[in-house]
Amino acid sequence: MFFATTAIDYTNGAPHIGHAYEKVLTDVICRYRRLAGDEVFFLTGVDQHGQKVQQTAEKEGVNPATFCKKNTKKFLNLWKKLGLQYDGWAETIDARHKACVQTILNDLHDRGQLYKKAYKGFYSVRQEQFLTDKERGEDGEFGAEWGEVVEIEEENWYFKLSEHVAWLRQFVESNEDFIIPAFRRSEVLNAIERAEGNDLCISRPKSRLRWGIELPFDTDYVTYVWFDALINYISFAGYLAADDAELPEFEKLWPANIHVIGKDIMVPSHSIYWPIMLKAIGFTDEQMPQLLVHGWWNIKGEKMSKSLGNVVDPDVLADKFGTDALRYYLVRDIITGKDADFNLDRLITLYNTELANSLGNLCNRSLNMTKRFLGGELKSFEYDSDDCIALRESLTKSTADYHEAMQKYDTSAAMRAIYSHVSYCDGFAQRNAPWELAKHEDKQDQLAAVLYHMVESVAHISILLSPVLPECSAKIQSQLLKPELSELLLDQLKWGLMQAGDQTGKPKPVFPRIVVEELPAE
Ligand code: ME8
Repeated sequence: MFFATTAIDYTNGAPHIGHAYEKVLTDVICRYRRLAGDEVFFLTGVDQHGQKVQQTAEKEGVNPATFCKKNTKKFLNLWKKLGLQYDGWAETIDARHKACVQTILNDLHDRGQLYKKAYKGFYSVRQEQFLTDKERGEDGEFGAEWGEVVEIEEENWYFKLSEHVAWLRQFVESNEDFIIPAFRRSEVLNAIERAEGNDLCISRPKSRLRWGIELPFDTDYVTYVWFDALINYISFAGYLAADDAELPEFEKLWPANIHVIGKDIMVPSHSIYWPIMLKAIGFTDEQMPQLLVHGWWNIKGEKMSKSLGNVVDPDVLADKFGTDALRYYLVRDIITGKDADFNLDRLITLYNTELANSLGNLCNRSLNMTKRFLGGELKSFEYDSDDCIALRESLTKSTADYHEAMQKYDTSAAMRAIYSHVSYCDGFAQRNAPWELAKHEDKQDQLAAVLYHMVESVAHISILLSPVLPECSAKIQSQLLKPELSELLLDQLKWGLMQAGDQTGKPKPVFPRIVVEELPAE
């Protein structure tokens, strides 16, 4: 079983391109695993509680439940448009999740892991977190990243995080795979040093925040939004679920193979709070999940933010350029783990060059020439040549590179590997010039071989690309008159998917070129 989760997105606004990227990346990884024959469970969802939702709802004059349901719909609609194939959907206002959070809280309370104390200090409204002197900048002030900072004095419930910090350090040090990519480990180890001696405040008094899950043992309080949100990874995987809860069987899923998250929420929530929460609940080292930490899309080198007015709306882009064009760009132009600049010109250039001109052209001319010169039916042949051998080797190498990259979650390298074979095929067509061969009676065997090599390549590429371009792959396979290609598993991808005698269909452009004049005004 391959179990992948994404961060659950805040429902205080509409989804942006960063949300879309993370979900498409996870969808691509999961589709690839299904293609590899794995059983897969893909869990995604929304984070509906917390102060931000309460505050924004208040501003709009609606209650938080109505407000977050309205925004949740926007996420659901977008995921449908982008073709996400998820198996589980997490909404933190769900009663099953609430029951799981409260059971865990009661259990931790009974086992002396929670205590109440008074605290006077500074609090970041934006980050919904208490600040210590460690969060002050060099000038002694709290930086702009904390937003509005207020001084408050209140009693709250704390989780004994510090009791487990030594275990966590040892766990992270001895488990190289806990964080992918590996270069982020040192950041986590540094954060663990800073976490020393600090417990985690897991409650908010109702006098300040009502929109959350009530503490079962002290009803004047609701649960801190992060403590609630992180539990989604197990609650919606069936942890402690009633038999009739319509949730998966937890033992089959856990531990998650990857929690796909952005770099901003690696520390402290996912790499400190979450493993320690699991440990305190009773999970063993072998039951810890792995984190796949992706980078951020920036806009012209700047962070995307509402206040800068540079937020990119994936809904508009999908309508304008098509779902597959957007999916391709999102996993092709960023190296998993690193940041990248979101750039509409790049989206168009990559699409036009790699899909419309190269792959689209290869599909078109292969099918067109098969139709014109072979009457739309692949023929058997005896001919072979160094170029044909090299084409087969190119496909073998591209396929191997693609697998290696996909197994490392490096979707960009995987796309480049495929493009390399498409480029080989392009040169192959130019060198072998089937349109010339067709003119000679004595070259018919060679013609059959050349066109076969091209069409067979298209068949392979349609399968390899299907995790990223599900719609276009299906279109290509239907033009090949081989919809059954979609049912093949990766280890069945051997030379000979197409056979002499196979009919091929009429080519229709799968990747219509994007014409630049049609660009929406920025
Ligand atoms: O943090 N580029 O929700 P969120 C790439 N509810 N990814 C981006 C991005 C960008 N420009 N901006 C945001 C939360 N993200 C919590 C998560 S999980 C138990 C709770 C990513 O809506 C971000 O890194 O602010 C995170 O992984 C996800 O979008 C949701 O962010």
